[in-house]
Amino acid sequence: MKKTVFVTGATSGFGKAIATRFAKEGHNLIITGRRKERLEALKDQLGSEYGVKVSAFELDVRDKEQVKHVAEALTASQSSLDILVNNAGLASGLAAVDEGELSDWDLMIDTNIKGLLYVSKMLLPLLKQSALPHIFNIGSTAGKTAYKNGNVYCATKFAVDALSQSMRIDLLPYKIKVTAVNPGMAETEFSIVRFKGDEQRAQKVYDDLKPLQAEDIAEVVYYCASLPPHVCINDLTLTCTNQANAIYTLRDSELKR
Ligand code: NDP
Ligand code: 8X3
Repeated sequence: MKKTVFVTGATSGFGKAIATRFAKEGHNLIITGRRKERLEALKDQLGSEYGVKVSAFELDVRDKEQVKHVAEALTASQSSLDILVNNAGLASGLAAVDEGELSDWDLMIDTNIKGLLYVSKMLLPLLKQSALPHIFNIGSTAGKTAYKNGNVYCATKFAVDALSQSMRIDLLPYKIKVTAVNPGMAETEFSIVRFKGDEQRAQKVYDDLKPLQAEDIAEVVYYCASLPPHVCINDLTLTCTNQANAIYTLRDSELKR
């Protein structure tokens, strides 16, 4: 069955890979993000390569009015919506709690928690009309175990975990699947954003190991979305083989065999 999939943060990393994975299987896409040129380029690419219908909306998930506008535009055009992927998010900075920047904290809380809530709430009326509605929330291993200097970023991902559990309960009467996908370190623009454009520092995070790739997360999301209607993966954590959890990571030079 052809579905319509709404992805936040589709201009890069996981979001772009998830949109591409669904397009490859013939599903229609609604892609969103702040960087308009990237969105338009992805829209053209997915449309021409896979022949699927792709709508693109410039959207900052922190902006309630923009989220409302997108939801209204979809309703007005009688768009269907089956799968919502709450992926947009970021880390900004990596500092001890007594040294962190308030502006970084606001940015992470507004994007990772409030943005996810605004998008979910305003798209729920459309999702409820789907025969098989499904919400994916992209959490993190940082939302399972706190790590040094991770404080506020970890807190936002713990919040995503709590919200996923709550959504699963609150939306049970509508039989809406809610899947939390919690990746460990993955090579995207994430670390470049966290370290504010310092590419060398970002690259060091992935030194001497093979991290997850965006396509790995896309594969897992697609798998969860492809299960029979009566099966829901509620919570799924994946890491690269070099990582045990948010704290313990093996560099290949430390390998004991
Ligand atoms: P990227 O930086 O590659 O992608 C982040 C995406 O989020 C971009 O498309 C960006 O689009 C979008 N975004 C950021 N802020 C906003 C905003 N205010 N409104 C709308 N879109 C926004 O990183 P990842 O793909 O790695 O990150 C995706 C998600 O995965 C995040 O929630 C992150 O916390 C989580 N995650 C990442 C891990 C990693 O190691 N990479 C591991 C575990 C979880 P634009 O700038 O165009 O708006
Ligand atoms: C992103 C993974 O370990 O950098 O959520 O926090 S980590």
